[in-house]
Amino acid sequence: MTKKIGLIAVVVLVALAVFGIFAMRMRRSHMMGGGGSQQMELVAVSSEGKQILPGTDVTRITGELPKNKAAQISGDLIVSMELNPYPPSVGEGEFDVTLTDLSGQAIDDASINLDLTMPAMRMPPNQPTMEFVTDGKYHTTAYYTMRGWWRIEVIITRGNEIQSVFFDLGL
Ligand SMILES: [Cu+2]
Repeated sequence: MTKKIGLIAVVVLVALAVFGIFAMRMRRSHMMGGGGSQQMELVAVSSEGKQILPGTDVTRITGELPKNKAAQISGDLIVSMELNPYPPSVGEGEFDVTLTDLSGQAIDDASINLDLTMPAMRMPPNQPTMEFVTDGKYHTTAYYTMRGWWRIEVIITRGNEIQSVFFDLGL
């Protein structure tokens, strides 16, 4: 009888250990975006998630970018994203977008929405509307509802022209 209980205990412990390792791996692959090479810092990406390095055309206007900022060209716009606090954590975060034309002139007539998604999984809609502040700057707060790999789509509407640019980050 005690032998049987001992055997059951061993089976349960082994099962727990196997489950624990599995859960850790899942969490890790989630945080790394599945590929293991996912950049964890804020970066500008294409719609396919490929990193876009800020070229000289961008840094001529934005200056050298600190870690909490990334920027890219989209059509005739330079779109900069700034996150605070940085690095972000689960909870509320500040999002600041700056729009200029290619000569650095502020663009004040856009409507901007964000769409926060996680490439590795389906998440509830997270689509804050940004408010225009001043001099090409738009602001909103939003919630990171969990750790992991996030994609921020910046949906920019000007007149009847809509364009999207994307930024990735891990937290
Ligand atoms: Cu998620």
